[in-house]
Amino acid sequence: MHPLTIYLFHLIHSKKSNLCVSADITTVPSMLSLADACGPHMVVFKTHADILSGWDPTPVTGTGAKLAALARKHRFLIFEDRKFADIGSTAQLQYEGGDYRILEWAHIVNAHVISGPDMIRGLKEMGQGWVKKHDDLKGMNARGEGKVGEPPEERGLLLLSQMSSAGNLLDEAYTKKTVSIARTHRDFVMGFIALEPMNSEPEDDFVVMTPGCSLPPDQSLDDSEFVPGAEDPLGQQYVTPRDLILRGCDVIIVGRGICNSKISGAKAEQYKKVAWEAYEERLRQ
Ligand code: S5P
Repeated sequence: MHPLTIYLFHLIHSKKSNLCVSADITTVPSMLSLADACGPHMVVFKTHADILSGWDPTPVTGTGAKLAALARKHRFLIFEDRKFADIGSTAQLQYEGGDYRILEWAHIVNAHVISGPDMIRGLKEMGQGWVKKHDDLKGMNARGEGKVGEPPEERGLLLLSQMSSAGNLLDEAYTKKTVSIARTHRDFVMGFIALEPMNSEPEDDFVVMTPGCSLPPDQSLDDSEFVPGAEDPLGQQYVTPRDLILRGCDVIIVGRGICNSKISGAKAEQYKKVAWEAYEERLRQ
């Protein structure tokens, strides 16, 4: 199993949480406050760095470093939802370079395999190179041993094998092909963004994280401008946390249902509890 997947399951059980909070908000201070408020209740924090204004690229003290400090404080993995989709060489530059330097602070990134499997090879070279470089610099074990509890300096990839949006082009054949490509890069691909479990062969140990998740409006605390329901006006389709966990998804991804709330920490706790109860129910079955 990928070291980050092992760590993720350790977190899921110790925090009793299957929740990934998605920061679909547009300023750096609000993103950092959201991470701090939801930190105790989530195992993964998903970012879209390119929707944020005010990103500070300064090494060591900038936005990436601040986010990494929160991940260590609360123990969660950072997932930059970059959806790489270019040729391998360009994807490498996008992963490592620019103002965001995603490679330095995001444990997990994701990609569409539309451009073919070599793009995964390109990202893997960077991810594994980063782990080695970091080890050399800090002289610590790549799996974080000796720093028990804090996220390890590993890098992993999720492939989009299904999407939650209406009319998307990821049909069954594409999904199957994506899974078979993932099997050839098990040392870097942790799993999938998908709507259901993808494991079908005995040696498969892929994790599935699922977006398009909301509590029904009548269960919500009704304190946000956007109250998610069965769908949003732009084709997003929602399923309840309980349904997703009972169908075998490992982590639910919740964006506006939490981040548009004035009491995002309390909302995250509410989602965490509903999902965890369903997870325990599933484990008992
Ligand atoms: O198929 C997908 C894949 C992703 S990563 N559907 C999605 O909605 N996402 C992301 O999950 C999307 O980019 C957004 O950041 C989040 C869902 O947000 P929500 O506000 O609808 O919960």
